[in-house]
Amino acid sequence: MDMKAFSLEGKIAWITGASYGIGFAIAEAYASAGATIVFNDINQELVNKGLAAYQEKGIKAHGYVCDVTNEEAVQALVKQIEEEVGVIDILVNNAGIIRRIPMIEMSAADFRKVIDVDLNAPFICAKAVIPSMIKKGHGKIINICSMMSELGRETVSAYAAAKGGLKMLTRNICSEYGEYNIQCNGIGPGYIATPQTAPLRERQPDGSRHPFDQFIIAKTPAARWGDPTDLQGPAVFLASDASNFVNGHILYVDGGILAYIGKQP
Ligand code: NAP
Ligand code: GCO
Repeated sequence: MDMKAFSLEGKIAWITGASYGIGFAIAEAYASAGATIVFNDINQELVNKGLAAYQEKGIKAHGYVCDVTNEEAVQALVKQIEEEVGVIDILVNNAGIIRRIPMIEMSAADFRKVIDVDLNAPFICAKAVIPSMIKKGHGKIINICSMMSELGRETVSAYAAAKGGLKMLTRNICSEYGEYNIQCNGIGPGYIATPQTAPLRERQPDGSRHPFDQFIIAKTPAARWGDPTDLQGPAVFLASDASNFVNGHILYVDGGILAYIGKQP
């Protein structure tokens, strides 16, 4: 086998919400594999923060301000990227939020906001890039799903609904556009140490570990939280020619949580 199948040389990758966190780690890996990096975030301050962080890693990224829930802005951004950088070969729908509120206490507005960012926006961004991928004769779309694409838990009703929907959107894009040599897959990270999960890992006033932190360690065969870098290899694989016959698949990168009943207390 020619290992060049894993190369992203000459490819343009747009990773949404990638100033830091999982998106940044994936973009860094894509740059190492030879891709040109395009990212957006919700405000100029974050984009500047991201550009500085990429520069520190020796990556000349293209950063844009764009709220991925705004279809008009996304359509305009894709046009601008095509004019300034080139046609997007790889889209990673990474931008996401979570609200941890007991369902009966959650406002409909909060519920809708999570659905908007975590499910509607991946639809909007995929819809914006697919026409040019069809013209180009290939494309890769990677949706960042979640354990909550498969499991529920207290306080994350909106997030689980969105990520469950994102799993099925992934399968539907595969079904509808596979004939154009477009592969749409998902990555389902386990519990990863990023700002999004920081509240779940905070030390308690007495210095002990957060109860949820202890819970996740007991539920994970790897007995550790994931690091964003744990997602880099799987993300490069799904963006490369090495996965051209993998479509509609959700690749869980969770240290084994989904396979494990959990350590006996
Ligand atoms: P994060 O640290 O909260 O980063 C999310 C990024 O998305 C931030 O840069 C955020 O910008 C951006 N964003 C949010 N709303 C946006 C919008 N409307 N338009 C553009 N950008 C927007 O999250 P993360 O932990 O890196 O997670 C990244 C993805 O992985 C998310 O989809 C998350 O659901 C998923 N995930 C995370 C974990 C985990 O354990 N961390 C596990 C499974 C899946 P702001 O800073 O302005 O909000
Ligand atoms: C939570 C966490 C999880 C992770 C991730 C797990 O509150 O349960 O935030 O949802 O973010 O999605 O895969």
